[in-house]
Amino acid sequence: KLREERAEHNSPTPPPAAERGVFVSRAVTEAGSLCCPERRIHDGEFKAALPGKLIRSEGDPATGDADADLAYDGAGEVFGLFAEEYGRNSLDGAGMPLVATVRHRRNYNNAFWDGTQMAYGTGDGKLFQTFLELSVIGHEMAHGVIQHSGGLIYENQSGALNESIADVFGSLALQRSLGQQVHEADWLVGRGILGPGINGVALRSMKAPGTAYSDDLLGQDPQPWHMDHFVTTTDDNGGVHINSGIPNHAFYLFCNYIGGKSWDLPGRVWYRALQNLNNPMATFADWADQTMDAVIELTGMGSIETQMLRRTWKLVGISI
Ligand code: ASN
Ligand code: ZN
Repeated sequence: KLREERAEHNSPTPPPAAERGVFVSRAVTEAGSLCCPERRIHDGEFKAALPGKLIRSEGDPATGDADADLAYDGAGEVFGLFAEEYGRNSLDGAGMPLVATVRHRRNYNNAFWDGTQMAYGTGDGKLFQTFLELSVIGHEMAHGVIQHSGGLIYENQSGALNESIADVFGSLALQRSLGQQVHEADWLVGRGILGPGINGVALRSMKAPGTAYSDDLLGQDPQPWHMDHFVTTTDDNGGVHINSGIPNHAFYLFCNYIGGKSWDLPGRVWYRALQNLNNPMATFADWADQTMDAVIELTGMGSIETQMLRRTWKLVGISI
């Protein structure tokens, strides 16, 4: 026994990720392997049926169909974020295929995760001109990760957390693909997807919630960044895409206090908190507590990161 351990220790291959202090989820270590995405991109042909006609499978060359190729490349980037940074093998942690449909319905102004796959509309060309943008792709795929991490009920605060965590990992996927430092990122979700006549830059801003657009057709971006402006409404499942601005801005602030690459320590803290949450009805305060536990586990009780995260939650009006 001892000899084997010694032999292993002296071997030229590097120790596994877990021994290097890299967090590896249980699903991956149990599955024993972590490699490659299994992508399947379909053409919805502007119809409502899912998944539609298979047009690009894993390993197939680019099709020349811009939508299909963006969905394929984007899914690969997001898979890489979860796999290489957080040790997660696909959305379910067990290598599930990444199924997506482009050209879902006609003039469809949305994208979604339906519980098993991603679907992207083309937009109507007025309000929206595309949904195939990496932060949006990452957002939808993160809904799959959240679902397979215990879930967050899609209404009120737990729903806004679901939305916010989806925005966080969508933004991380984009920042990582661009190799951006925290201060280089624009912190926009869905930049460039609004129609050409819309007065706005993106769907949401994590840096400045409430400022992404201001338009006659779309109205004013309704997102708050502080609990004092929390929106109580029955629209939008209790404002899930509105109040997500608060935890979104908290993540932005934390990243800016820490610096470096947002998918490193801040991303690991959010990912670990999601894995350990185990409460589909979590409130913002529950989530803040969980992120505090995660940052303490990763950096220690008295670390600068722990102090900064405590400061962050206070700044957006959430007491921990
Ligand atoms: N694009 C939206 C989202 O992923 C679709 C929805 O409202 N569920 O949040
Ligand atoms: Zn969403």
